[in-house]
Amino acid sequence: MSFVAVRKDAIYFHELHATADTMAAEIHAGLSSEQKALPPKYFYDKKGSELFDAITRLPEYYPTRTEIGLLRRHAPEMAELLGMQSFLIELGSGSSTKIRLLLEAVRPRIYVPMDISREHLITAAQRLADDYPWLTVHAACVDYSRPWDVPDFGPGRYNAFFPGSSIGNFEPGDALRLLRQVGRLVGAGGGLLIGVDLKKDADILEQAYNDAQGVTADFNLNVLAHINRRLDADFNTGNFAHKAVYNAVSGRIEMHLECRKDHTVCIGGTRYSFSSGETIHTENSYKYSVEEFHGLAAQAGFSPVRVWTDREGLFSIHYLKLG
Ligand code: AVI
Repeated sequence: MSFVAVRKDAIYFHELHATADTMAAEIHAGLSSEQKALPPKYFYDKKGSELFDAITRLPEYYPTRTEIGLLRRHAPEMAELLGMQSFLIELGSGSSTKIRLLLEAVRPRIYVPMDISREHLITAAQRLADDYPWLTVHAACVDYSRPWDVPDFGPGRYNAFFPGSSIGNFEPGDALRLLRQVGRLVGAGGGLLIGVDLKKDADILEQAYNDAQGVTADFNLNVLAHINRRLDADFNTGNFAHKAVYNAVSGRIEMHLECRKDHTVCIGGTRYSFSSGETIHTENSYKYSVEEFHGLAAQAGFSPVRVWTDREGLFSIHYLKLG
């Protein structure tokens, strides 16, 4: 990423975004494979980010409220570990809600929210800068599933904040690559505060991804509407149904869009066939035990310092240090 900043009202803005070409190539590759698939990052256009925010408020979706409970309860200890005046980079910052629970206590020199959803990122970053006038905000529109250049604000302590268990949306090999990238970002002695959803009863998991109001279904289907808008495609979302199941062998929730009838879809001039009953695999959400996550983090050079979990063992937040 070129870290040349553009001043936008109260914030600095940096852009490295998936181009339409990249998107077209990735969608084509996914829909041409035997098990059709779409990269989950394409959920997050403006509408998708709003739908995700609605998911976080659902009664069935326990991760957000459990993580917020942990952040509230343990903020002083977390702040002490992060230290004051660091460069604080948040991956997948979305609405930048959770960071508010730590900001006053850690008073970072610079806060860098990173997200793929451009408009949502800018709005959230500007709102944050308005609410915390002492805070310098450098928002970066980044597809962090691809390598990005390390922002270098000069010497000092670097911390990364990666809440929400978004690490679970990466295949384990990609999660390791991402953690290594975060390690390069924070450098020796730098820290990572990361939220990780825990393995648990399949019923609780499946309810969290099949809510009664159908918000998760809308979120899943919105990826098709996003492709229609960006790539001149003609998906009819009514031809697909949301499906989410826990795959206990792989330790992950799988989201699919199941095709309801035989039909074809045209995307940017290329025609794709869909058969009734076949699915497009749209997302994995891996769940980790504390030990499994420590093992993954260790491969990226991170040592566990502290882990917080709720009483029911639903969710974990780890503080890890590089080296
Ligand atoms: C962003 N991510 C951690 C969410 C999850 O739980 O895997 C995305 C999501 N998909 C369906 N519901 C929520």
